[in-house]
Amino acid sequence: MEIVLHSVKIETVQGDITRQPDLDVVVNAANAQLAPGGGVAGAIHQAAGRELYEACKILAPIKPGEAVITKAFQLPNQFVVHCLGPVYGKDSPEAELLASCYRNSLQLCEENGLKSIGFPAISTGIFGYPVREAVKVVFRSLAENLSETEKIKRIKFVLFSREDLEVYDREMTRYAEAT
Ligand code: AR6
Repeated sequence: MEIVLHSVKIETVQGDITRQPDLDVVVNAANAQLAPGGGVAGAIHQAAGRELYEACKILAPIKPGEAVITKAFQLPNQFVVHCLGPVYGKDSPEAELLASCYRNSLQLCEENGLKSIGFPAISTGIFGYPVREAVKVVFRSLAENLSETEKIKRIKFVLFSREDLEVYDREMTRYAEAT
């Protein structure tokens, strides 16, 4: 599904964040040490190769809500933004920290003149944030930040499961109707 908001095309797809060659930058749902791990982080490090690990080492650790940028090495993109999402029920205030991830990622994109960015559903895997709650934070954050962005033209939400895609599409429909 896709909508346009403040001249930015917003899309949702079911897929793997490491296989999105049409995007300038993809976002990693990282850990504080920016090390490989499970989920998105594991897949991104596996696909990008050892150089990503070396590039990340000097930027770690990061705190919940923060984001840093590296080259993408063997991934089919130019850059990777690494965000640390909140652990649900532990890091608080969780919605603000999750919103910071999206705000800081968009800001890094702008600063580097990048036009297209892909997000996984940050914090909704191992970190336990219910996707139905997280998606509301995501769209609220877009609404707050997109009026100030100039370079970004496309945002793609890459959801691993059919169920998550449906949750995003429902929220995006609601959001489009309300704006
Ligand atoms: N492409 C797109 N989405 C994916 C992929 C993929 N290749 N793999 C998993 N997902 P998670 P978190 C989905 O756990 O909750 C790591 O071990 C997944 O189904 O990757 O922020 C790090 O090292 C879920 O919907 O991120 C951290 O310690 C969503 O992406 C910790 O997990 C996020 O799942 C971060 O946990």
